Formats: sequence, C-alpha cells, structure tokens
Amino acid sequence: MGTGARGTLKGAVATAVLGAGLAIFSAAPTWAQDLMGQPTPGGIGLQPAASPLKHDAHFFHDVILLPIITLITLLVLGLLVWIVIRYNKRSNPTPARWSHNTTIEIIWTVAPVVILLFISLFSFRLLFAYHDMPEPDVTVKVTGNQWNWAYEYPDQSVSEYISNMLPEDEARARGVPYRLAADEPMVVPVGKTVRLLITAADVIHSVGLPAFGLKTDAIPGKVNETWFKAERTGVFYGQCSELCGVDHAFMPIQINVVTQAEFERWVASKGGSMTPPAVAAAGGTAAQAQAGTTGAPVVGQATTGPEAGGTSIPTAQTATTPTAPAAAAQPAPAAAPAAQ
Ligand SMILES: [Cu+2]
Repeated sequence: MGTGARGTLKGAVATAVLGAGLAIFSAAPTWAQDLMGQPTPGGIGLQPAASPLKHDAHFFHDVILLPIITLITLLVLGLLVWIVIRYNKRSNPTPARWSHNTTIEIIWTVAPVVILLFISLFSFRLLFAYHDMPEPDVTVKVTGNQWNWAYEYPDQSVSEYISNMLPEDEARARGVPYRLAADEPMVVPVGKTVRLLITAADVIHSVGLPAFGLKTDAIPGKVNETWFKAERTGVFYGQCSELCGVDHAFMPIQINVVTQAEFERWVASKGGSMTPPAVAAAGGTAAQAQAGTTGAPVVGQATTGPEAGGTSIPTAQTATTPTAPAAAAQPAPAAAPAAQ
C-alpha cells in the first residue's frame, strides 16, 4: 500500500470516527423529544407518560431506583479499584492473615436490608396505585388471540371486533408506524378512567402499553384487570409482550384517545349506545335493586363468560372502600318492605 493510499485510509477512518461522534451528539437531543405514545429511534429513556400510573412509575425509576443503583455501582467500583491498587502483590507483599470481621459483616448485611426496605416503601405505594382503580367510566374487554386482539365495550353494547396489524404498504401510505398501527384501533375518551378486562382465547399474551405504564398478562380462562386515564388525545401504541407464537411480533395494540363527543360518535358508528340497553330495560325492577345492593354495574349481568369474573372485581373493590359497606347495607331494609 502506497503512502497516498494509507493517507486516504487514515482520512476515511478519521471521518468515520468523527461521523460516529457527531451521530452520538446529534442523537442526544432525541432524549428530550421522545415521541408520545410510540418508541423513539435512538431514545434511551422511558416513553413519555400519558397516564397517572406512568408518572408514578417515572418517579419510582428516575428519583428512587436510578440514583440508588448508581451510588451502589460507584461504591463497588471504588472498592474494587482501591483493593486492586492498595492490596496487589507489589504494594502489599506480606498480606494479613486474619479472616472474618464481625463489624464489617454486620454492616454489609444490614445496609442492603435498609436499602431494600427504603425501596419497598415506594414500590408498594406504586403497586397500590395500580390496584386502587378509580370508579371506571369506560370498560373495554381485551382478548388476546393468535395473533390479533379483540376489543369489546360491554357497557356501550359495542360487540367484539378484531384489531389486526396494518399491512406494510397501507401503513406506509398512511404515514403511520408499521408493526405498531392497527386497522381497527381501540377508541377511548380522554380524561376518563378506562378499565381493561384482559383475557386470552388460546395462549398467554400480554397487553404492554408503555405510555400508560401498563403490562398485564392475558391468560386463557382468567380475567386480569388494569386501568389507565389518558391525559391527552392522540394515538398510543403498545405490543403483545408475552411470547405467544410465530406471529407474536405482529399483534400491535393501537389506542386512539379522542374527545368525549368523538367517542360517542365512534360508539354510534359501531352500532353501540351510550345508554346501555340493560339499564334502560331494567326500569325499577329487581335488577336495579340488585345493582343498589352490590354497587356493580347492571350491564355486567347481561354479559356471559369471562365477564362474569370481571364484574366480581369491582364488587370486591367497592367493598374495600370505607363507605361501601354502609351503602350496601342500607338498600337491603329498603328493599324488604318493597317486597312485602
Ligand atoms: Cu401475543
């Protein structure tokens, strides 16, 4: 190789290194501009929060966990460096012969326990936040299938429909992210508590929705419950997060968060109604009295199958609130004279 060629090679390497450096620098600002509701190319942080639970999860990760693990890593690294430098064969030719030191053993047992207890305070608070769902405004039954999702709105009588991944050409034509966009999205109103009742028809799937901080398994024969309250309108993407077979990667979840008026129009377009027929049909009959005693939505009674398990969940949950026992007890004597 001539000097000229070597010079060219050197120049190419220098350009490549400089280019890589610039790429890292130019990629850095994308952290601050993470895309809402979908992954950001080159992004390294958590997706921006669009629901209260995700804000809590951000706090737990950014303020509690990350500083603690950083301090622990630096401490361990410092100890390693100190021991390598101070106690190598040259610096310390005649090593001490003792083993065991009660004080240090107590410290390295107690300190991690204290750290874990500290973390658990915030961890349990977050777990309880996930468990303590506010009174839901909209309920969506989500069923995982090999390999698509089915959505149903029992309270609005929107019967189950299938949501498939948008084909590549169509996604490109619409300018939406391929493998995240769906042909029939889930539609929910903004600022409302949405309860998801999640199950599966064949194998275990999982509803993973990063912007809402959710990851809930969809298990055949079992109904799992979770919730979110979208803080802004827009399109939010999620994916199946449990290996469920050959097309696991091709069953995205698309959620369109819209205004209440748009939601009502969408429900109407799906042949549903904002006033559930079960309530309208019940009138002043036994169904209403039963709803008064249990606090469970009447529409739940009209549904079958996995929903039966679903309606038992809010009943149990309302029973845990302080006012529920009194409210549940009162209608009973009122209903008794009515029966006479
Ligand atoms: Cu799946």
